Amino acid sequence: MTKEQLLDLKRLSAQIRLDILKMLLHMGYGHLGGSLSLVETMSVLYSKYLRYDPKNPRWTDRDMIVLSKGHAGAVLYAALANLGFFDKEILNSLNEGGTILPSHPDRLKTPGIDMTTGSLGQGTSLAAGIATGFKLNKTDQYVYLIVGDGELNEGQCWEAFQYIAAKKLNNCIVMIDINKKQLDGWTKDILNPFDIAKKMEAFGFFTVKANGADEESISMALDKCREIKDGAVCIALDTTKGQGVKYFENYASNHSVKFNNPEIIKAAEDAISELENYLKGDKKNV
Ligand SMILES: Cc1ncc(C[n+]2csc(CCOP(=O)(O)OP(=O)(O)O)c2C)c(N)n1
Repeated sequence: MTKEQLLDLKRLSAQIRLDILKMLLHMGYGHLGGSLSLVETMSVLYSKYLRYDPKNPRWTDRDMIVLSKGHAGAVLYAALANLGFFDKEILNSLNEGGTILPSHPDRLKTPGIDMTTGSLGQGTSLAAGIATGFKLNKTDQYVYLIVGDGELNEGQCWEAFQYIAAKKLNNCIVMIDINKKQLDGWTKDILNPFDIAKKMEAFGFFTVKANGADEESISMALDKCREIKDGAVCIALDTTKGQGVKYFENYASNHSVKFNNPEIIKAAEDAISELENYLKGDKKNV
């Protein structure tokens, strides 16, 4: 990747992060931590890997994303708005009555959403089905399945992984957002997942570890996975809940944040100004 390409990716990440903060601050609450941990992943997927057409969101030859941890819908919406799937103003209608942006993704409501998700675990089987369909149709399309580390508490994930591995669905790239936290605390304290990468390997996946805060690392992992043609593939993303905003990385209840006190509101506003300044900066200096 050239320096210029990397800078463009970082700027898109900053823009997505900014839009998430603005959207959730406007709504007054929302799933901040698990949306921020996926910013760089979304930026890389949409910039470098996904084939899509914002003018024709249902284009049959497109690649797809299944955001199985659907509560992080805000990161997907921010990415889609920046790529031209719908007007950016619509972001402020997140979760309002009659909106096309429900808090959890709905494929029948939002241009660019490929699968309805929100009930944890279910997206894994849906992505496995999509990948099987692609194989049966003999197309070279990919589905990128994004799963949370807390979501792995759901047995359905492991049934789907077993199937994906057994059927050698290399076209279903499983990306696990290992931000080490779930709704009510640290994953290791709630139901210790142990070493997720090793578990995926034991399940038959070619598994690559990536720094989920670094666009180059994510991109290299995706390149490696896409070289595999005869087996299942997984990227274990090392991320931080609240990623990219120090205050929210350190904020214990960063799963669903309520912007209901001056300190939290200021933290969000400061992060917004910082990102706006970064984006205003001279391209060479950012
Ligand atoms: C079947 C099901 N049970 C419970 C929930 C409520 N819920 C929403 S998010 C969440 C925690 C998910 O943790 P993780 O996958 O680690 O998400 P992240 O920390 O990345 O946001 C829970 C239990 C749900 N959406 N679906």
